[in-house]
Order: sequence, then C-alpha cells, then structure tokens
Amino acid sequence: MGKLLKDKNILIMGVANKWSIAWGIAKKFIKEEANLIFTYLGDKSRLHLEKFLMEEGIDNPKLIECDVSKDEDIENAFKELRKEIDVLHGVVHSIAFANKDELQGFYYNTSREGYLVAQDISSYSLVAISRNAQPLMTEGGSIVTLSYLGAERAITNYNVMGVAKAALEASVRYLAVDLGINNVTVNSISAGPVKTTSAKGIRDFTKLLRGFEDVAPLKRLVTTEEIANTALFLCSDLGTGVTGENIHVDCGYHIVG
Ligand code: NAD
Ligand code: IMJ
Repeated sequence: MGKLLKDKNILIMGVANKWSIAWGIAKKFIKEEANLIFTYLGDKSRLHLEKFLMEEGIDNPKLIECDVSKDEDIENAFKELRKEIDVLHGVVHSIAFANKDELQGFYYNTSREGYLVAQDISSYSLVAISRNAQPLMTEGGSIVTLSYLGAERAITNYNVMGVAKAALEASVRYLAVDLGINNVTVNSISAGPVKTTSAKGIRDFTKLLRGFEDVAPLKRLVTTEEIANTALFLCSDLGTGVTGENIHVDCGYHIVG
C-alpha cells in the first residue's frame, strides 16, 4: 500500500469482469490511493464493477457507459466526467474487439467490415478518447493502452487484431507528439498472454500458453499484477520521462525465438 497516485483522477476503460487486465490495474491503482472513474460496456460489466468496488470498500463509484464505437458515447462520457472532476491525470485504455470469425484461418480472408470493426474499436478509439481527454488534462498526465506482440510479428490466429494493434502502437507515437506539449505522456504496454475473456475462447490458446512458458526467458506466464505495476509506473510521477514507448511486459518472450 502506497500513495503513488494520491490526488490523481484516472479514467479506467475496459473492465468486463474480474479477469480483465483493466480490473487488475484498477485494484493496483486503488491501493495507491487514486481516484478512479470507470467506463463500461453493457449491464453485466456494470454489475461486476459495482460488486468489485464495494468489495474494495469504494461506495458510490462513478461509472459511465461508453461504447467506443459511438462518437456520441465517447463525447457524453467526457461530459459526464467533467461533472465529476475538474482535472484528469490519467486514462487507461484496455479495449479491443474483432469479430470472432476473423481470429482464425487465413488473414487474407479478413472481410472489409471485419477489418474496419477491429480498427474502429481497438485502435481509432484511442485517438477519439485522447482528443476528448486532452482539455481535462491540464496538469499533465498519462494515457496508457494495452497492446500485444501480434502487432510486431505474425502470430497464429491473431490476424486482423495484429494489424489493429500495429495501428494502435503507431497512434501512440503520434499522440505522444501531440499531447507532449501539454505534458501528457502516451504509451502502450505489450502484455504477454493472460487468460481473460478476450483470450479464453481463442483456438489453441492453452497450447500457446505452454509454448510461451517454454520459450520466455523467465520460463513462466506474466501476471496481471505485473502488467498493473507497469501501468502504475507510467501513471505515477515515476514515469514522467517516458512517452511514445511500447513497454513489453511479457517475461522477455519478445527477445527470443
Ligand atoms: P477483456 O475482455 O477483459 O477486456 C476487453 C474489454 O474491451 C472489455 O471490457 C470489453 O467490454 C471492452 N470492449 C469491447 N468492445 C468495446 C466497445 N465497443 N466499447 C467499449 N468497450 C469495449 O480482456 P483483456 O484481456 O483484459 O483485454 C484488455 C486489453 O488487453 C485489450 O486491448 C487486449 O487486446 C489487451 N491484451 C490482452 C492480452 C491477453 O492475453 N488477454 C494480451 C495482450 C494485450
Ligand atoms: C486473440 C486472438 C487470437 C490469438 C490470440 C489472441 N493470442 C492472444 C490473444 C495469441 C494472446 C488475446 N489478445 C492479445 C487479444 O488482444 C484479444 C483480442 C480479442 C479477443 C476476442 C475474442 C472474442 C471475440 N472477439 C475478440 N476480439 C478481440 O468475439
């Protein structure tokens, strides 16, 4: 328990359930005394959030519905946020989506619609969120998004998501330049595989996890807490000199093979 995020208002986007990487980050941030505001998608996620936050001793949390594929939802979310806080210090973007049938087989079979959906929700959303967040980030701050090695390498079945993550990582660099003048850093965390809802249904995922443990220098999977520790570093005053970066939190997997 520390105070690394004391007096910081941070928006967490992408908690669906207790396995979500965003929830791991939120728990860590709560321990460091951040004031958190959440966006969620759908009633199920809202109910989960209410329950989890009650268990963490937080009553009356600010929860805002936001489907990032809708401009009006993003604008409304920041309107609601402005009613709660005068200054925003951080945003955690932990959102990705592609149609399931695009996450298998030949990449060349990706449909135009499937390509656009993956780019829209998983990559463009960070651009729109950064634009809306900027006027509130008057004291500097940090925007953090989650990426995956499939942005840099052709990883079986990741297909259209890999291309969306490549665009996301490029966006991080352009946004870092834009927001740098306001002392806002923008970075991505390239996380190793974690058993979340976004990973569980994936073909051969268990096989992939075993292969990962064999190859990774640390000979194990990364934990959500380790990913959260890096998000904490980036959102705290410890990480203020780091921007436009993609930090691999993957037990070293990306350096071998
Ligand atoms: P998750 O399913 O818990 O989180 C994904 C979130 O995206 C959910 O909360 C979901 O509601 C949200 N989402 C999807 N479409 C949305 C929309 N239109 N509007 C708003 N929210 C929407 O899974 P996760 O593994 O915690 O994924 C979080 C991030 O981490 C994603 O960007 C994912 O690509 C990335 N990541 C995951 C892994 C992994 O192995 N699980 C590894 C590296 C990176
Ligand atoms: C996802 C698909 C294929 C291979 C994959 C993954 N590998 C890993 C993931 C090897 C680690 C998980 N990941 C990094 C993601 O970013 C997942 C994104 C995702 C997952 C789903 C599943 C359910 C669905 N749509 C999805 N959209 C994005 O319907």
